[in-house]
Amino acid sequence: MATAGKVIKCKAAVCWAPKRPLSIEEIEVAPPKAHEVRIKIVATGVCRSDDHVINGAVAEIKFPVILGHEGTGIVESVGEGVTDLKPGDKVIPLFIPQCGKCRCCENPDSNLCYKNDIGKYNGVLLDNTTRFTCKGKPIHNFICTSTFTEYTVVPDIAVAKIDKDAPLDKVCLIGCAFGTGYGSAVNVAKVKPGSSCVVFGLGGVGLSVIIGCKVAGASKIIAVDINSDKFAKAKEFGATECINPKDYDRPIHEVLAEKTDGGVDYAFEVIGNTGIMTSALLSSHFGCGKAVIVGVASSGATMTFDPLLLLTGRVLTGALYGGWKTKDDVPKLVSDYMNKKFDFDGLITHRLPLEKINEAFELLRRGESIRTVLSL
Ligand code: CND
Ligand code: ZN
Ligand code: ZN
Repeated sequence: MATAGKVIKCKAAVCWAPKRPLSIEEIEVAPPKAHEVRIKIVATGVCRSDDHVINGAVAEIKFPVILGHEGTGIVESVGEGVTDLKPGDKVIPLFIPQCGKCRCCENPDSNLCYKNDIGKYNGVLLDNTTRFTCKGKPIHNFICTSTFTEYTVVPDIAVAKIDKDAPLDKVCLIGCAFGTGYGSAVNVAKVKPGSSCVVFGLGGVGLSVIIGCKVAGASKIIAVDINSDKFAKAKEFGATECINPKDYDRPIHEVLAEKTDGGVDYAFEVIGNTGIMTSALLSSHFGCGKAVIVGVASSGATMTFDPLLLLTGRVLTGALYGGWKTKDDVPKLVSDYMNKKFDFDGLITHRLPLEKINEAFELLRRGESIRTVLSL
């Protein structure tokens, strides 16, 4: 490509500081260094985790930063030593890398590669520098992805090559919402056929948990949200019943216990609210229930509960990105989508150009959108 080896000037949505709208700026994107890949982003979804940074709930984040972790793109150029990717490949950037060599990568039950930047939020690539500048200032990366820009640079261990026929304006959701929710049901909880499930929070991630419960053969899928406008979609994706806690004057776990012979087999918290995490635990059956934390709570938030809740046999667990081994599993998820094993197109309720990114976040905050996909 004519741009290979050169600095690219392009548009990006920069988050200069928390609690301010993102601003569309011209930025410079340096060429990829060894074991890095420069990607032309094609589509990116807007997730609540990006909004957590914008609203100041993630104290560790360094500003300025380019957010976005749910995207698709095409490889523009690769740095030295990159063997499995070439210009023109369709890809999904991975917010958890897979180096294949660390203790978590070697453990079949973990996907939290040591090279990830979640929680630490150093905001730099693996050589401790960034490829983005704007108005003479370095701009930080976000969890190996930074998709709210026309071009991004990421480590090659954080890129999955996908089917050349995949529709990039749809499979971007595999990069977070769908991959996270679906994997939380089929991989993390390992939902069994005929079981009962409850999902708290019906955004893009929670609805994807419902899709996973349905694919796994659950017979009862109860959807819970304080916004009843979400119920139509929940039913479309497989919820067998929808409950608004505001309609009851007693704790929701009591309501659920009555409906499910003492509690559900699997309860999922997909909001990021520690009080609801405890509700999920209480809603799971005392002797054989499993509660799965998917939502990301604010920095420093804690949960307290009576340890007897676990002693009787409940399991409390959680995972990032649905427990998938990212580089290995993302291409398979794209193939499963292409082979119609599941359908998540209905999660995309809005499409906007990058310039309207603040409108996309407003739609999410007002509960009017499930996923807005931005085109670049
Ligand atoms: P989104 O905001 O679209 O959905 C959250 C839903 O929860 C909304 O429908 C709300 O109405 C509902 N809700 C809010 N408060 C309550 C309450 N008290 N009781 C019942 N329902 C309530 O968010 P999203 O789907 O984009 O993300 C959901 C969470 O998942 C969020 O915390 C996000 O940070 C997290 C997440 C996790 C991961 C991961 O890897 N584990 C990846 N991305 C996002
Ligand atoms: Zn690793
Ligand atoms: Zn996300």
